[in-house]
Amino acid sequence: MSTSLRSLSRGDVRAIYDRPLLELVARAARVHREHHDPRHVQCSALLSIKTGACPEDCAYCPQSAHHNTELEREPLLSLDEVVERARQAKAQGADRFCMGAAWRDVTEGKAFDQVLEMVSTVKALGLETCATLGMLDRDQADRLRDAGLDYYNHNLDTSPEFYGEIISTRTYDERLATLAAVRDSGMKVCCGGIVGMGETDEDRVGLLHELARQDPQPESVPINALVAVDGTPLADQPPIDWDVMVRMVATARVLMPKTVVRLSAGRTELGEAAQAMCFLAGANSIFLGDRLLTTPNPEPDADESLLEKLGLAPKRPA
Ligand code: SAM
Ligand code: DTB
Ligand code: SF4
Repeated sequence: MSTSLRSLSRGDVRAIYDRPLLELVARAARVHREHHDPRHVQCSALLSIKTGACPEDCAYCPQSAHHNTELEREPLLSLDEVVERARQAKAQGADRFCMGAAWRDVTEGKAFDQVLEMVSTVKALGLETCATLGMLDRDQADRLRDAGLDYYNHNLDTSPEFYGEIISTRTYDERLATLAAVRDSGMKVCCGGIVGMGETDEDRVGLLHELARQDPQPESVPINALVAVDGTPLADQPPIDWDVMVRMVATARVLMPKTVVRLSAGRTELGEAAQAMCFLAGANSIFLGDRLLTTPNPEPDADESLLEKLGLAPKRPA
């Protein structure tokens, strides 16, 4: 879509983000209805296939080896375990299965070969596949694509200028290089960020600007609210105000009309009414299941009841 939206300056993005909230929501809702079926919510499920002991120092992440969290580390799951979990996810209404590994980057070898096998086996169940494995190069992206990977998740997380406050073990440019490898391989890009880490509105705008100016824009944009985990440097961050989530979703929708915007981590704390406003403002994807990677997500019954109240339907596989 629209060269014009991709070429907006950061100031232009700021002007959209700063609109009175209900005007912004109304505009986003209009854009949403032009490009999407507003009664559909895409449902993904997440599984941590390798947990903890990550060499990166991401301040928000319970899986970083730099922080003292109570998280139980777990080596790479077996193919059987992953396939069983994917089957369950499908039975619960998910149409995409996302496998996350606490790796800095993909390294050639047995573990990567096992992940490739997981991807092709999950794909064969009739699910869309997504993985988030850290940085990778073009050759590794091609191998994942050939195994049947539909989406690769790799977040920019925040603005380029705030990034160094949150992560010191890698750079924004390295993130962009991985995103380029994914894009060039022909896989779909899932790329978003986190709010509630102590960033300013200008950082949120900076993130949205970086996302929107990618060419093509990401097919999927997850908006996460920080899940503050004890033992991480961000453990004491106050919960984000609900209107920030609504503003993020609505601005993302206006800037990236065709993108699927996922209301990701933080739904448990957000409450039903604020989630409803996010759906109105253009969010059209969630993670189903009571666990994200390592932290809680709403119970399936609660989500079913919320979607029913709102007249929203998960898009189930044919
Ligand atoms: N290690 C890989 C990487 O960082 O690219 C993949 C897994 S990592 C856990 C996936 C994403 O989860 C991160 O990019 C971050 O946006 C999100 N995330 C991690 N911890 C979070 C938290 N406590 N709250 C919200 N989002 C979080
Ligand atoms: C994304 O943006 N959010 C998901 C997914 N991509 C991999 C991960 C959220 C993780 C929340 C913290 C946890 O459960 O460990
Ligand atoms: Fe590692 Fe990813 Fe967590 Fe950063 S976000 S510490 S790279 S698992």
